[in-house]
Amino acid sequence: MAYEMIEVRTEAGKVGVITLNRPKQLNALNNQLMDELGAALKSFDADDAIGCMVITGSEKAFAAGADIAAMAKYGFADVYGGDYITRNWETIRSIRKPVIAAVSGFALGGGCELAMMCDFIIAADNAKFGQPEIKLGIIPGAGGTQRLPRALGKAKAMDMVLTGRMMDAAEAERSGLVSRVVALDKLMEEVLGAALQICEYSRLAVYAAKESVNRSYEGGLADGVMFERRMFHALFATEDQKEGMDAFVNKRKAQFRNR
Ligand code: CO8
Repeated sequence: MAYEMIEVRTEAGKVGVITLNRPKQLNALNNQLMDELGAALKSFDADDAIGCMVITGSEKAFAAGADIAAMAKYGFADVYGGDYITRNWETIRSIRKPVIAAVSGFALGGGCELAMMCDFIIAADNAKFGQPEIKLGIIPGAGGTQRLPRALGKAKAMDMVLTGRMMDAAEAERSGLVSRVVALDKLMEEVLGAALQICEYSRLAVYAAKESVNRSYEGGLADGVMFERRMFHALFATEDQKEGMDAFVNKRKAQFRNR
């Protein structure tokens, strides 16, 4: 598929990098961009050589939200009755391999929500996060009211969603929204380092780890702990578990074969 609103490349043959590419609109997310993003994610997920994915934007904006100009004309019947806006935002949730958000500049509205749909966020020191939808007479529509409280706690989530204020990278790291903050010119180096590290591990263990953390994030504690236990047990059926433990005991580097 030829892409117009994203750029796609691989790093070291193992990491799929997707760059949102509507710089004039600060990467505002419209249907075409979300279709292209979904297609690129699915294609990397199906590519056996790829172990991890990265979504990034420009220095100025990861994404400044859903495309307001495109949404402005819609009414309730269009967005609820039709499939405008909402039809293609959930693809990322079906991706099995880890997806890291590399955020510099604005991550606002749907841009903040897209970053939160990734498995974790590494931010540049110029990053700014926010859910300013309240200023447009709407609320977040792609999980912001659900994922922000889980990431930040209720008080900060309410503050962000009700006032529409922005949070800088330092506050986002303090609050647990992002896992690491680095200088802008070190962002991709840091993110690719994390991605390549993940690529080193057994893909089966990586899938199980991601599914288990998501189970905790999306469900209740008892259910999550039970799910984790069963995935833990299941990994003892893999060759990679034998290899990993044998390598440790014998003080050598493990050679995982995704079996
Ligand atoms: N949509 C469309 N165009 C945008 C958007 C956007 N979200 N953000 C910026 N742009 C455009 C501007 O209109 C401008 O275009 P032009 O040059 O043609 O006038 C260009 O990008 C540059 O923007 P600014 O001149 O405003 O740049 P500044 O540096 O002055 O300001 C800001 C940067 C602060 C980011 C500012 O552009 C801004 O406030 N943008 C809007 C942020 C916002 O409100 N985001 C939330 C949108 S609503 C949403 O995301 C709902 C998600 C629901 C998803 C539901 C799916 C299931």
